[in-house]
Amino acid sequence: MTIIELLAARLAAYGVRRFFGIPGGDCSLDLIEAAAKHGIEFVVTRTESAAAMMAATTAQLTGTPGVLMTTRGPGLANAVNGIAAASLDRAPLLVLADGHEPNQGFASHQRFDQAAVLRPLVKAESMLASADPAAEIEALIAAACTPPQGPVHVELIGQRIRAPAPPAGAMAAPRAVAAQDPAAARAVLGASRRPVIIAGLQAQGAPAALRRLARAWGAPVLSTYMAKGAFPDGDPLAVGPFIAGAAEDALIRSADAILLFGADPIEFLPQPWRFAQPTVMLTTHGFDRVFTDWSATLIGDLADSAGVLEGCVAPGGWSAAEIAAARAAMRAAARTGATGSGIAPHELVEAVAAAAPAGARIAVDAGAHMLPVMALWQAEEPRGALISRGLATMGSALPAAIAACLAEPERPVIAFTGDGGLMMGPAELATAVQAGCRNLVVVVFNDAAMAMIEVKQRRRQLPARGMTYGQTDFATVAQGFGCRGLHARTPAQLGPALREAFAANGPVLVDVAIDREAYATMLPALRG
Ligand SMILES: Cc1ncc(C[n+]2csc(CCOP(=O)(O)OP(=O)(O)O)c2C)c(N)n1
Repeated sequence: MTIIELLAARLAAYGVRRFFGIPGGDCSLDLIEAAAKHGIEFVVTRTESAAAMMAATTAQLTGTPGVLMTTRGPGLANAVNGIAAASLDRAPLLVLADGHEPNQGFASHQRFDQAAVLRPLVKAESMLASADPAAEIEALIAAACTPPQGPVHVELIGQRIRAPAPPAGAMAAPRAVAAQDPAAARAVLGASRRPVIIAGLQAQGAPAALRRLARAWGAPVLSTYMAKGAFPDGDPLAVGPFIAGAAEDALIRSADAILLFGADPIEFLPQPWRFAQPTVMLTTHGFDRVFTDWSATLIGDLADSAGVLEGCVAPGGWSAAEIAAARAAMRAAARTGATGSGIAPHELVEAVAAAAPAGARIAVDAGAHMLPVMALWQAEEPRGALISRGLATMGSALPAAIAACLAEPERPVIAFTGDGGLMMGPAELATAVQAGCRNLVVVVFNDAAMAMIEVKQRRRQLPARGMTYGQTDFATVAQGFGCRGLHARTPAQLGPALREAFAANGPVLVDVAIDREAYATMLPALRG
């Protein structure tokens, strides 16, 4: 067995079923072959960055490591944003990139220090050059999968990976997570009658413990964007998204303690923590940067930590009516600003929700449209809503949605994207067609602008410069890629277009003309 075959065998043993990328003419070809022999399918994408996002989403949905393949030089450079997303969105990702042969020291074509480029983004790097590549592969996978999960970089060198693999040695043990003294956390919560729970991205791994704790306390739950669905939006205790903004402010201020359940500050806006109440942080791992000094922190398994705290608070501190009112206020804020001319952003979200089949999963891009989607869409299951929030990169919704379609082909998936975000990777529509994403509907908030930044420009009373795009007909663009494309230009066209999209054998793109004026009122109502 060669080293590349060993790598493919280990990936298969970890449950990897597909990997994503754009090949080069060197080690990529060995990898595609070795993977195929182990039943691992290669999905060819149109950009490497999107491939990284697809691989990362696959990891988040399947619990197996994501695998990205690139060629050297431009291939790796083009993947950087997707790798950064895996890093800051905490997804385990193996980056398998061609390197340079040792006997090619003279060559400078396509050459730069690839390891140095990726070093700030990856948790480990390897050239599989040690005497025990089997142990190296195990250690790399363990590094990617150990919280905080993230990318690792493997440089594939032809001479090396085509050589026979030496016999395996002992496996590297994964790092243990330190246990903490829970007394301080119990003291804070023992003194609380009205705690509010803010679920963070790690809650996706412990949804049952979160539900149990919230019900035991009768406490309202806010969820960060990456936690959406871990606590069902339809639960009477669910209030809506935590965006560190105006919409949830009154509720949090009326609490007497805050529990951060698996929150990761990677999702917190770069502003000082605004709340004075004692705050307990539950996290699976420590963080490189100190966001603030929490009153107490428990590091370890979230279910264990929740179990320690469950008896601290008696239910009854919150009334069902006040939780329902907070939830209604949040939803009302997301519905503000409609001018009555054209399709308002919230009308589109609600029309999609009305037309979508039950159990649809969503993927959401970065931009102003994200706010009404996250506030109004009801996600009832963990990972029911996919979003990049640590990196918060545009161009992520379509790749995430494609990966979701491949991971669960029968489940409907909706990609919500702005026109700006889609323009960062429209060619992935061709990937969706080629990969046979039958149940994919891409909904474009086509407002011919980068509305999110435009609102900020206006709020700073700066002249309107550089925020608008010319009109693009995305339905026609989609058709060019072999994808069905539909339009909705008036409120009356919306329902029929969406019903047609969901009835079709996809992928389908629905290009919706949006009246972006609403954002000028809605963004302050939600974010402050
Ligand atoms: C790759 C990347 N570039 C720039 C940004 C900064 N940014 C955040 S939202 C946004 C505008 C998005 O525009 P669009 O996709 O049209 O969505 P809209 O805000 O109009 O809903 C920009 C430029 C980003 N998050 N990611």
